[in-house]
Amino acid sequence: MAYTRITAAEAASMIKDGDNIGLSGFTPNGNPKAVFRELSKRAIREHEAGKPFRVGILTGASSCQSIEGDMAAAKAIKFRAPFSTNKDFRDHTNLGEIDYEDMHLGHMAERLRRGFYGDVDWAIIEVSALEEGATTCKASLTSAGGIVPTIARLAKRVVIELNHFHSPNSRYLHDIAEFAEYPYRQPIPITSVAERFGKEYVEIDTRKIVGVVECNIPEEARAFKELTPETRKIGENVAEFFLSDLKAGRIPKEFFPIQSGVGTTGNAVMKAIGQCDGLPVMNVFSEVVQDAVIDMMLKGQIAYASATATTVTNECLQKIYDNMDFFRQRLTIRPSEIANAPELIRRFGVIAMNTALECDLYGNENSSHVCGSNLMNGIGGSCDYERNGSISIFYTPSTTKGGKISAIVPMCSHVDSTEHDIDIIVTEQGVADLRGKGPLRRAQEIIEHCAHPDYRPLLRDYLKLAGRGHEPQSMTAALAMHRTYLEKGDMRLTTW
Ligand code: 0RQ
Repeated sequence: MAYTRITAAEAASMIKDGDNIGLSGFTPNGNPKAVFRELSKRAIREHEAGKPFRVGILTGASSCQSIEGDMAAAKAIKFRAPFSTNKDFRDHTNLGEIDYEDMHLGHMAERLRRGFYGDVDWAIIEVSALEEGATTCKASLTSAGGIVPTIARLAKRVVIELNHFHSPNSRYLHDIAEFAEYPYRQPIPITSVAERFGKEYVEIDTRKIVGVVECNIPEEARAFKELTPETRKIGENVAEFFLSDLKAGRIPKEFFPIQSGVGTTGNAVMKAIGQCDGLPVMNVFSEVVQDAVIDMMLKGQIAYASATATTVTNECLQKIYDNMDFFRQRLTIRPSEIANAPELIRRFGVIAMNTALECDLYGNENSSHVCGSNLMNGIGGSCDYERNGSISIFYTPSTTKGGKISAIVPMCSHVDSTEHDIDIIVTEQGVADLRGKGPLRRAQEIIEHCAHPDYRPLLRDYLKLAGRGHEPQSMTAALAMHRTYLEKGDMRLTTW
């Protein structure tokens, strides 16, 4: 049975003001790409005609410019969860136009099932191949797992984007399953990164499918910034830390699986790990694999990778599709509630590595809000991993904006991961090992090993000023470095 073929414009014309739309994909990869190009144009037309048109957009993680970027620019997003890395979205959110729930990625499917976001009016799902059955279809997902099993089941109506850009063999990378709701959950039945227990495809009720949009559109993948001396040094510091923990027997010789967050710094760290002699072949258990991981797999430095998405450039994705026999034995893409499940992260002893905007003297961390108020991206899956990892690492360049902002501050202007969840902070200056240390020794470790030399005297003086207490803070000066940056444009001008 062949399902009805429709155009992207026809699909976009069926969506109503106020509808909630659940999408495939995780990061800019695996998102549907055709319908939203028409939907953002339609939103502009509706607004020009004086009619309201705003929708809710629910995804696995961040999405791409033609989805959240163009819809935000068209002022057509009423609600969004759980993550974004898009500049237009960030700008319109910081204007207070968009209701954005910055949420742990591993919680998203569950929050949908529990109804916190209301009805899922539509699911739009990108597939590489489709078995069009009379009662159900078997859909092969592309480069991400995300929340597809959940939105495919909950949505009232489904639009399929059959994107011929992807290899029809992409299904061989997937392991798809959905949790039962409380209290009927069972343990996730895998005990190693390389095991699978689900299906290669998602089943969708045929009655819900309103049409199939065929297209051939590349991923809107981002290219990574080149390694800088700082990001290279951060990566080398992480690699040296691994070597010293291996030597001390804190990491076993088989090594723990590693997770690495999204972004330029994360990719650079993976590259540096790849260039470090003396580290054993590793496994990756992560939410995303970026280009550096795929290159390391091809070189035999990473034996197996499990993730929710291949957040890679188009060139790198093609490499995977061209070497499917190799990658289907070594790479698994899972739904985000499984890839980010605390149960598995803990069971496997994953080493969590994510990027911070700023860390405070005691090890609290902010990755999402600049000077407290303004959204950068969000937490993504960082807290899922940092809270549950066997070693929890945050890295960041010690300064940014030409040295005017210090990443080490007395008190974070917003907290995402707390001091209780963070073991190690790494900058290009060095490594602060917070394990087994109380607040004052932590503060010393962070100032002397991670802060930029320009800021060390300032931070030492702050500690003296903060006085006594288990975790001393001055309630009048704790945010003075942020205030100085806002008023004078340079934290180095802070006086206590
Ligand atoms: O600004 O873009 O204007 O140059 O932040 O910083 O150094 O390019 O680093 O791409 O690795 O991003 C934390 C944002 C880092 C990212 C963050 C400014 C800096 C620059 C970007 P410009 P870089 P990256 C997610 C897993 C969320 C947590 C996580 C992120 C821009 O890694 O979103 O890893 N992480 N989750 O100048 C003001 C500061 C700043 C600052 C940096 N303290 N104040 N601006 N910047 N520090 C994975 C998934 O879940 C899928």
